[in-house]
Amino acid sequence: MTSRRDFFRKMGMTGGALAATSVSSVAMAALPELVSMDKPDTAPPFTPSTGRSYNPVVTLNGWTLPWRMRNGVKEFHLIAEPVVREIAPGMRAHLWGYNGQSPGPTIEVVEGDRVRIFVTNRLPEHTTIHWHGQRLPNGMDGVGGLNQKQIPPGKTYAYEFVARRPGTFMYHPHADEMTQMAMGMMGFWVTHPKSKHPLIEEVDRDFCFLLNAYDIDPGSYTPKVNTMLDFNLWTWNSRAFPGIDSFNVRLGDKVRIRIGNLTMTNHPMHLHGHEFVISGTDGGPTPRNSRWPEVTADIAVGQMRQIEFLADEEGDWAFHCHKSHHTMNAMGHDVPTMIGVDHRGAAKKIIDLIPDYMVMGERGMADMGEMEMPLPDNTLPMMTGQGPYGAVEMGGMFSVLKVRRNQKPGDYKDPGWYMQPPGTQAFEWDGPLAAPSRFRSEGGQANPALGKPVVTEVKVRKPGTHSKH
Ligand SMILES: [Cu+2]
Repeated sequence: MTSRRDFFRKMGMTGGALAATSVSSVAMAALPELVSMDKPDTAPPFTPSTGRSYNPVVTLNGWTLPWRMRNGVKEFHLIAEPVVREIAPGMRAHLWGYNGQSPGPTIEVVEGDRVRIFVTNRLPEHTTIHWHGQRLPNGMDGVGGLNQKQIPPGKTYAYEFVARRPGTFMYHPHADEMTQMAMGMMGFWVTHPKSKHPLIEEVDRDFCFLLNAYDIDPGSYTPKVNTMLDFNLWTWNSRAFPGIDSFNVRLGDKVRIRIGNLTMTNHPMHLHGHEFVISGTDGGPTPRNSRWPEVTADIAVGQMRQIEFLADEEGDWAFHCHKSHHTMNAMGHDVPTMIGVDHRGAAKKIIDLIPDYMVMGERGMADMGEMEMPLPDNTLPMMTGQGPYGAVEMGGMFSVLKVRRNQKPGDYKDPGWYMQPPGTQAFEWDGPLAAPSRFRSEGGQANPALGKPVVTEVKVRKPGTHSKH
């Protein structure tokens, strides 16, 4: 068990010293210690030393907020503030978040806990927090103007309620929401069951993360906050591949992954090599007779899903959003299709005029995965990430489930790449090939093929605007 102080030290968290730039230290003295995180690493599970015990979650590239127990109430302190988040090595974004990071820390409590959350506003504008999915008194629901006054800059408000329902929740502002969510203000919340629950499994590994999206122009640092649909960075907990940590588990582990969607579009989340069931939503655990096997779960805007599976196949298994432009970073947008177009002649002429003009995509876009092209500062390559056999050609919402025989229980360290046993990997065939079978009745009986040369019609692609996702 990790003590609170050891946990802070190990995780590089700072406590106390941050006290009060805009809030007086006298006022702060009565509040729980300020805890802030400056690293985007996945923190090990936080085992509490006070309160009822539970099996903690692991927040992907994130951490759990410690609390203090005061007269039987769990007290947390969230600081809404500007933060710098590393989206992936080579790119930092200027976001808004909580306690040093975006997303904010995960809050973990136990069913029946009385919870008090102090929210200090260090943003330049007012804010609130809405506790998505919770049963609570109406005045604690956090819709600015409807349930409470907005929290002005420099002020601290307290929210207090009993965590009545066990399950998977999230929190986010309900004040200037489009701006504040586009800037990264959100966090995860897990309420663990107080005793064995008929619909909530005990699992060996319990991961959680939020789907989020940003629109950050290549070469810049701050998201555009008025973007409605055309985001260019698709992230999990404000990280893009190859900056997203892998899910490291032991062969035979029961695994739960909790996912919430705070982007403005749906994400079909796809796991390779295993089948899962949806064991819960933000509305609670699903009845057993409603669970069927899936390998892809679509998560709509504002929804949360818990997926559960037995990790019984060793290997490195991709886990990603199945919208292919969501596994791609900013540079991949607005590039015309050039497959089959030999534009080297044209390129040569253009290069005479524009020396760093680049030919893209005439053999497909895979070249982009290997290419070391000059990028603007603070910009991720479109698709990247080195695997054991070359570039993975992915970006954005992509990670890897690493299932290993010799991963120790409770060990979340990255075991490195999987080495496939001999004879179990796709290989180059150099023997004779049978003639390929082809479907020969093109045109059917009524319209037999005429044997005339094929005329290809070429349509000119006019530059247009690209919007819907
Ligand atoms: Cu997606």
